[in-house]
Amino acid sequence: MTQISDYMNSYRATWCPGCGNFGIWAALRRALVDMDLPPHKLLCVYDIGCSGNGSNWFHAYGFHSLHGRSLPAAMGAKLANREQTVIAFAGDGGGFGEGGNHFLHTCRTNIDMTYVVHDNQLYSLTTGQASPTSDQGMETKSTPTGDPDRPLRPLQLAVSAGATWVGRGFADDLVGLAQLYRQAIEHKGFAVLDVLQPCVTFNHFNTREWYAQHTHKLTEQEHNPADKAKALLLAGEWNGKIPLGVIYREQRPTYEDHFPQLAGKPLTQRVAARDVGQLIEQFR
Ligand SMILES: Cc1ncc(C[n+]2csc(CCOP(=O)(O)OP(=O)(O)O)c2C)c(N)n1
Ligand code: SF4
Repeated sequence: MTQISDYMNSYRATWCPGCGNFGIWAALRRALVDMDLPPHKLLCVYDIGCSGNGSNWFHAYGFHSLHGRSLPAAMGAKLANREQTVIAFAGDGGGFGEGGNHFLHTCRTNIDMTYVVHDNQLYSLTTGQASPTSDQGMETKSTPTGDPDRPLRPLQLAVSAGATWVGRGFADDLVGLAQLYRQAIEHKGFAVLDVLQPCVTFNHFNTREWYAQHTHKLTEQEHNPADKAKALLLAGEWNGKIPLGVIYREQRPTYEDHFPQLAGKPLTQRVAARDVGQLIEQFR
């Protein structure tokens, strides 16, 4: 049986005391243990940012990519080894700013992997500039008189661009977040999980108390995740009633399903894969 300690190494997290990232990673470990998924079956692909620093103290296969580029790196790895569980991580800056284009187009593919965004509404590693999800009017280092731009609603983009599992969690709700991780990882297709993450050092508006007061959990009676029109509305709700839970879910063929070349053994296990020339011949 997989244990929580299997996912730990000897390094200690350097996030600021009280950072929401602690909850995000604790809930992930809980979900992986509940799924009995051992570390060697998991690849985590990290972005640059406070979120990405988790690469140093999480014991699983890992790749620390460039800023905004965790999705294409994760997609390449998944295609090379379909049997590996792949999770890509990013902050809201890298995920929806620098990596916004990758985000939209990965949603379209419906590749079978999970995208977790640590959404603290700021570029935090670089000390608190406005990000694509910062609230309009928010005073930050880069917008000292208030951010003039309207925030993106990333989950609306995810639903409309074609992601087949879309949800939102809160870093302090460890039990609820672990359940969402499990559903996202077990979903066959591209799953987008936006996690509201208090940044105690730079975001003095969206504090953990603010998130606790302004979120509510969706119930089954309230919302059927197959209802796309309602999902689009819920994904856009913010002021006063940010919904947490599964917002949208559908089943449709994955990216991998469209390629008969990928059926059978994963590319990493094919003998010819060691010789790139032979591998290219197989695809002619
Ligand atoms: C292409 C590129 N643009 C900008 C940077 C500088 N940079 C590194 S981390 C970072 C902020 C990261 O913010 P976010 O992605 O929201 O993650 P967080 O630190 O908040 O977890 C920036 C702007 C970079 N490394 N590469
Ligand atoms: S700067 Fe913010 S996001 Fe980064 S470790 Fe500190 S509290 Fe966490």
